Amino acid sequence: MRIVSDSSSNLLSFEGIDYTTVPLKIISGSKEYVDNAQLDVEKMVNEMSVSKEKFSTSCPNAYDWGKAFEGEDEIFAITITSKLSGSFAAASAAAESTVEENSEKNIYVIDSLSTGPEMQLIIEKLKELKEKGLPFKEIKEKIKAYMEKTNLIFSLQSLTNLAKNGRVSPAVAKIAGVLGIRIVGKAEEGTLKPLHKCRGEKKTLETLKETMLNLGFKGGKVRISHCLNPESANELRENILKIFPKTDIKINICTALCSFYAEKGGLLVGFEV
Ligand code: X90
Repeated sequence: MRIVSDSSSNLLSFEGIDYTTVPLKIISGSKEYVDNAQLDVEKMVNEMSVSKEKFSTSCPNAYDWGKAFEGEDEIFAITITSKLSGSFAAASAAAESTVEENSEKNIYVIDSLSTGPEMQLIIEKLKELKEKGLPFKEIKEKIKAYMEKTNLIFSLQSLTNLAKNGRVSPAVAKIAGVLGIRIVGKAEEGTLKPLHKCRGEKKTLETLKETMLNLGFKGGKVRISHCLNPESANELRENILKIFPKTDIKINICTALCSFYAEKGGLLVGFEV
């Protein structure tokens, strides 16, 4: 069994399992950043912050996905929300033509309706189910059920790139444009739902924790991805551990796609309820 994810999961490699990613890209007239392990994300963020060019993103195409489906018969593919990207459509098209050519193959394409650390949780669960030795069909059922119990929340200091690329409304982006204001929100039905405006980082972290509790968090797994903001990620971890001391929390960095949209300071939090 192989797991293939697009790079919006921020998980570019995963030890102990057949795992690969297909990259999204950040592009301008003169530059292209490929969201893979070779890229220096911090350098990209800093270069973009001084650049006058307009940047947009592109998802992997069906050919890219098809390549990642070669040489293995049982594949779980997972994509960023289909509501904001063409990645799911491309993966589905690739899966269909791959199976048409080779009916032995089983490919299940999962629309995460989310991104980043919530995708990470799903990938980790797939690995766990595989290690239990369950058959493909059963893993499919179990992963669908698991996704009912995962969430994604976020805090963003700027929604400029989301707005410029039509992924949130200009009205929403404007609120975040005010100095010192952060937007705390959640993934809802595959899109961004703003929930709170917060002033200052301390208040923001408090609000993230409260939002987790309101959504039913009771000490399940937590995955935090940050864009050049390890201090806040660590502080959020400490705050969670004060309430649930045994929580399994892991922190990693946003790679290129999530860094571009979450922007400097952004936090994404995936958790189980
Ligand atoms: O296909 C493409 O070009 C990719 C477009 C992706 C657009 C959205 C990326 C969001 C990244 C921002 C905060 C979390 C939002 C969660 C919403 C489901 C991260």
